[in-house]
Amino acid sequence: MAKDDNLPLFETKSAKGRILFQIYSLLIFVGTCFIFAYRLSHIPAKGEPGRWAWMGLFFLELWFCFYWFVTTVVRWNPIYRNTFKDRLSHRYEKALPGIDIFVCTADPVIEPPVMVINTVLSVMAYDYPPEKLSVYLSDDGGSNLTFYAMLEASRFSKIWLPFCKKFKVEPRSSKVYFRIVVEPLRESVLPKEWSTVKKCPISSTKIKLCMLYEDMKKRIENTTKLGQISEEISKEHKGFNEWILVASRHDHQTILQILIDGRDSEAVDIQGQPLPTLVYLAREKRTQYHHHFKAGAMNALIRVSSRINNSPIILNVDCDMYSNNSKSVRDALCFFMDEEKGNEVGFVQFPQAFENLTKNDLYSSSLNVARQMEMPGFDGNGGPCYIGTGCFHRRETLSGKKYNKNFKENWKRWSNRSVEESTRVLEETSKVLASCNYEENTQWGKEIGVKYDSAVEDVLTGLAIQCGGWRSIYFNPERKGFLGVAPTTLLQSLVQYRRWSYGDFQIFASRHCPFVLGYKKIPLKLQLSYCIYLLWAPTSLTTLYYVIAPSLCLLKGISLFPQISNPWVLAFVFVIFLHRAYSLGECIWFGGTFKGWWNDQRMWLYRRTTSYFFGLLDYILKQLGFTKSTFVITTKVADDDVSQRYEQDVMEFGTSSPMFTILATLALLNAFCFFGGLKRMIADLETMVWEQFALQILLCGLLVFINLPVYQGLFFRKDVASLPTSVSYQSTIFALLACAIALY
Ligand SMILES: *[C@@H]1O[C@H](CO)[C@@H](O)[C@H](O)[C@H]1NC(C)=O
Ligand SMILES: *[C@@H]1O[C@H](CO)[C@@H](O)[C@H](O)[C@H]1NC(C)=O
Ligand SMILES: CC(=O)N[C@H]1CO[C@H](CO)[C@@H](O)[C@@H]1O
Repeated sequence: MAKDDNLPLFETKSAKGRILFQIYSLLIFVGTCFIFAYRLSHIPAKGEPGRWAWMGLFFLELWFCFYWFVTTVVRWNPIYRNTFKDRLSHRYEKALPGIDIFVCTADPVIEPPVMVINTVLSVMAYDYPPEKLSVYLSDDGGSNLTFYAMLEASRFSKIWLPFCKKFKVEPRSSKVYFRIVVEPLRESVLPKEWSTVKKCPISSTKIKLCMLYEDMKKRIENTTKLGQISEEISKEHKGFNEWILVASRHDHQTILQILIDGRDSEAVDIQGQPLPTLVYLAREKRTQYHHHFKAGAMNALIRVSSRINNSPIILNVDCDMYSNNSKSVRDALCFFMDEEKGNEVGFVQFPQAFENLTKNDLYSSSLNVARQMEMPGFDGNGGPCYIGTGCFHRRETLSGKKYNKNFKENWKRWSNRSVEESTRVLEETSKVLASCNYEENTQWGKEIGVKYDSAVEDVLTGLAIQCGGWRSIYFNPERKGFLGVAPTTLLQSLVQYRRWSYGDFQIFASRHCPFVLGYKKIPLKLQLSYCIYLLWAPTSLTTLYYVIAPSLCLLKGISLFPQISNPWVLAFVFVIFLHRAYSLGECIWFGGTFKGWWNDQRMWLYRRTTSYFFGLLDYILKQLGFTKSTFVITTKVADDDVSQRYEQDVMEFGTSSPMFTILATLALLNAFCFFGGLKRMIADLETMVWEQFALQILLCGLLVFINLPVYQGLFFRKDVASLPTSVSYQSTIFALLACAIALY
């Protein structure tokens, strides 16, 4: 036995500078105590104006304090992981377990087939024994266009995979690789010269392959544009015949096609090396059955893959998240295969990272702080939540198995598939596992598989796995494992958060609440940590109150904060200043810019006042039985001019949406109150009225300042993406109405 055989496969480090954070928390805590002391000792007497507004603020501040406490719990002890892949391959290279990779897509228009197959190609090309990899695409759009793209991908993989291995290509999404490596070089050389110039900076293989890729892309895009499969193409594969029976995407039989069968000795690339298995699945859809969106698709994949390959590890990625690191599988295995701690690992979550962020991150989609602070904090408190993509699961955790102390994984137990069965038979016998009525009277979606009870099935499933005794691991490598596309318009971003906040609150308000489900099963600090996401929806009310009430009181002349010469004011100034300074520091520390932080503050406000508010309404309406759950997929493509505005950090409105009406109303309301308040003060300069209202006017002024893009969109911009006139009228009327009611 070599010496390093006893060394662990991964290491865990605590964050540095924790003492600073603890001091900061203590200071905030003391400051908050002073605020409460002030609030309690200065309650306006009965009958005085503003008594209720005052009480309201007091309760809100209690709530903010609780929320701050939760965020502090999350940040208390972040931990960071590091893997040793060389030790893994030294010890286990011959005995690596199989991996089933699930890619989910749901709509050929919103998620273009070319993007989908690039994700598929990037995971097929993992640096891993191909005979142990299987890639499954679940197509909930049930589209033959996607199937056609997959067929093209299966052919292209025969050249792409050996190419990746030969040139150690990174990243292994063809599109991205050609864009960042070959295209810039190609432009520097005249096209004619490629073949003639000897000293071409790129090898001719690369150029040839790039052109092959472009051809394939053209073919797929042509077909997609056409919207149907031409006669000639449909002769290329028997699979196309399945679509003869397809009535619509909501009503069709199971379509299961094994495009590459890894057991087949003829399934080899151009160099004769084996290929990963590649499977296309469109599960059965019938209008009378609820299909449970992505959770349902995942469950169908879990069953079908168990029949075809039954690999012990499952990776699932969204179709827009290509692999940016061919070694991610090995990274994940370092956790699962660690001799000492590996057996308790239920899933390994990689962060969600994006490739098309702008420098100042207008819509605050970088998730920088969540990725580098909150998730490591979750990990320190007992394990990250499952976020639905970029996650490696132990298959057993998804079949509802609970962890037990004596459990010891035997990777050899997961035998290879039988070679006798023909591909055809395998397809036929697996199909039934993806049929609509398969789950009837079973525990699927309840105790087994991905859970159906929430609009954010992933968080709920992760929580249930943790409550089953498994540990989860968060791994955030320097070079990101997976890259996706971030929303490029304001509405997309707000709508995404609406669903999250709705689903999160659904979990909190159900029997799956971490305090109930996790009672004595996961640490209290982890239960609390979950609250920072699960309580998004109710925080909308407190935030709305805080941006409306003090401003209206300012307009009416009711003071809600201590006057500026009063020492109590220090408590407020101290807490607000320190709290925001910390947030700015955190943002910059994790690679943001000052402007990015400012944008983040704006989005913080907008999400709370619209997304979370609508999330809460959705929840209430659902409880009252008015609405059915829906699942809005975020667009993964943007028009050229939308992209252009996105890149220039110009806020995209364009459509009329109730969310925009709320934003505009709040912005106008604050502007009216701000100027009304200013007027009053200037009129009463000698009575020193301003002293009483300094904090309120500051708050109101900040709100006006942060809303500048909204005023621009309302009054000063003329382009198509400004706010529509209907929104301007509505919001002006609402804002005036609110001011009038407050005044009289
Ligand atoms: C795609 O369509 C264009 C015109 O619509 C045609 O010129 C081109 O040859 C087509 N490309 C392929 C690869 O079929
Ligand atoms: C993606 O991978 C490339 C190398 O292929 C690397 O240069 C880049 O930094 C990675 N992107 C991220 C966000 O980590
Ligand atoms: C939706 C969207 O705008 N995606 C863009 C992400 O960034 C890449 C390049 O950075 C663009 O090509 C995509 O169009």
